[in-house]
Amino acid sequence: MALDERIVTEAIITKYFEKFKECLDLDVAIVGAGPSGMTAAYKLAENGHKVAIFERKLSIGGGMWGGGMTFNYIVVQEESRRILEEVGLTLEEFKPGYYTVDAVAATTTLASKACLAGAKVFNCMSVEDVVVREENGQKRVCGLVINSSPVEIAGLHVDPLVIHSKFVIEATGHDTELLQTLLRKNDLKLLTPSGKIEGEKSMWAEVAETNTVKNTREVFPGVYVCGMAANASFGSYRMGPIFGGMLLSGEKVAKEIDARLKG
Ligand code: 48F
Repeated sequence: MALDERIVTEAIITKYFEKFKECLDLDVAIVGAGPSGMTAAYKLAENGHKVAIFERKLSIGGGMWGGGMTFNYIVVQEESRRILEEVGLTLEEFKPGYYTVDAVAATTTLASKACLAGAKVFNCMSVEDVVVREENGQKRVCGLVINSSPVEIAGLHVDPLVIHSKFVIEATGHDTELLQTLLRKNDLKLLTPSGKIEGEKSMWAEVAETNTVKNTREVFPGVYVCGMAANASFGSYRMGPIFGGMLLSGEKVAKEIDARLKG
C-alpha cells in the first residue's frame, strides 16, 4: 500500500476535532488526571455520563507514576484495594492491611479503564479559567476555559477556547489551581468554613486519608473537589504515597455527581 502522509494528517485532525466537538457540552469536566480524577472519570463514564479530563501535562497519572520519591510502588489500604482489583490489578499484602502495587501498572490500568469506559482525555491541555454564570441570583460554575499547554509554557498571548459542563471536578492536587483562579477572579465565597481555601497542612497520613474522603464534596455551586485538592480546600493534612484515599475520593465524587445528574 502506498503511504500518503496527508491522509495520516487528515485522520489525526479529523478525529481530534470530532472528539473536541463532542466535548463542547459535557456532563462532567475533570481538571487533572491524577489518581482521584482518573478514578472519577472511570466511574462516571461507566455510568454512561459524558465526561472528559483536561490534563496540563503530556502524561496522565499526576503523582501516581512516581510512587514515593521515584521508587515506583504505591501502597493502598484494605478499604480501597477493591477499586484496583476491580480494574484488573493484582495487589500483594506487604503487612496486614497494607497492599502494594506497581505504580506504572496502577496508573496505566486506571487510565485504560477510564478511556475504555468512554471518558475522553485531553492531555497537554491547561485549564486557565472557569465559566461563571448567575442563575436565580446564585453564581455557578458551568464550564472551563482551556488552552494548549505549549502556549501556556511559552507564555504566548493566544486566546483560549471554552467548553461547557453541568459539573466540574477540581482534581488539580496540592495546588487547588482551579479554585485559586475562581477566587482570584471573582468576588465569592467557597463552601468551606472560611469561604476561602483553608490550605494544606503537613504530613499526618492516617487523618489525611480519612479526611480526603470526608472533604470530597461540592465546594462551590457546580464544582466538586476531590483528591489532594479536597484536603487542601478544607484544611487537612498531606499523606504521601499511600493512595487509598485518592481512589475512594474519586469514587465518592463520581457517586455524588451521578446522583445529581440522575436526580
Ligand atoms: O496531584 P495529582 O496526582 O492529584 P490527586 O488525584 O492525587 C494526589 C497524589 O498524586 C499525591 C498524594 C496522595 O498520596 O498526595 O500527590 O489529588 O494530579 C493532579 C493533576 O492535575 C494536573 C497536574 O498536571 C496533575 O497531573 N493539573 C494541575 N493544574 C492543572 C492541571 C490545570 N490548571 N489544568 C490542567 N491540569
